[in-house]
Amino acid sequence: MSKKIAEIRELLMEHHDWFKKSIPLIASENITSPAVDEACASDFSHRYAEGWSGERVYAGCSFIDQIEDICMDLTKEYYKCSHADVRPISGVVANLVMYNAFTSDNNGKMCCMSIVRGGHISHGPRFAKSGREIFGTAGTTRGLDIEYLAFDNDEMNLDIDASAKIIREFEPELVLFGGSVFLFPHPVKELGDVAKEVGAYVGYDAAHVSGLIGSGYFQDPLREGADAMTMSTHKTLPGPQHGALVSNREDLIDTLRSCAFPALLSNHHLHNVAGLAIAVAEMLEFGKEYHKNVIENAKGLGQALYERGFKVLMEHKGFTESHQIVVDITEFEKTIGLGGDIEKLLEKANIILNRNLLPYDIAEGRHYQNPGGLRIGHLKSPDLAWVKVK
Ligand code: DSN
Repeated sequence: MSKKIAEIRELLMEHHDWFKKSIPLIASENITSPAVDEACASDFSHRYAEGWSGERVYAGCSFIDQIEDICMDLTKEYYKCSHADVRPISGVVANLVMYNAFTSDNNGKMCCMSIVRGGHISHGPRFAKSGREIFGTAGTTRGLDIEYLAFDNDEMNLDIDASAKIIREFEPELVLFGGSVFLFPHPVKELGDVAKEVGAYVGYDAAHVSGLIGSGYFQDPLREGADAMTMSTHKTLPGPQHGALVSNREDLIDTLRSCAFPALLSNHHLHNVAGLAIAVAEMLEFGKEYHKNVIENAKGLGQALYERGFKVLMEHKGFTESHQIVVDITEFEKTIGLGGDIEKLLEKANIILNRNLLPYDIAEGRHYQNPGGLRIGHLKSPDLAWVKVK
């Protein structure tokens, strides 16, 4: 074996050994079951399909089609919807499908959460309003003009009245809810009605909370007014690293389908579709209990840290309704350091979490590389050891 291959394998083994001894608390990571792993390592990873099941561009797809059909059916059952596209290869790609479908080719306009208050980089403009360059997917790839919704720092949520005013004045084509720092359900119903008033579509990025939503917690965007909900499939939904888009808008299905393929995808990752099918089947059976525990654990962690004197945000609302909590560590600035410093120190102690901007960090002069907060997620995988693999 070449020296390089041996080196790579050694590093992988070291990573595995190290992670076994660590406490992983990154809110966007989970662990897949042995059955999901088996599917992801199957021959599907070598194959091409392209297109919709039954209408493929390649031969040899009969088993691939059957599994993708099952994956779509299970996803529709989990999210109680009539359309599920399980081809997007990530949450970002699923968002791009939504942007393609709901915004104009030129001069499209979107309202969403700002990145510094918890929005995702894929929602971001080409240039932030402050003049600092930020190359977010929506601005860079789709050329969208972005206006941020108003945020209430004290409630860690969108400010309904101020956001309604912004939507009415800006008249976007798409109002997008959801984000990466996501403690409480967004006011989809209230602001969705305002979006409809100005003729905008309503989107919801459920990347972080897709498992919670499927299992009946957090909120139910498709029934609160969302025209489409996108997600990654590996955070609260313990599937492979992949994406999906679901909708109940039967009149938009053709558009949504073609905005994925051929507009954005060539081949999609067939092994991950198989893994996702298994993960969703697992969640249909065990998700209710698993996700109840996830939310209770996150609240419990918030309470335990709070009782030990840490400034966990949102004590007055039970810290969180999701899998994440946010801690303000600015009091340690002069002694230990800020988020970036503390993240590194914790990593040395095998505790892996990530630094995070607090909504008031930029105003107080702190930067994303060393912000005033930590985001902590608790996503211990469900015990699915019962799933027998060969
Ligand atoms: N930025 C990732 C996170 O929330 O950790 C998601 O893509």
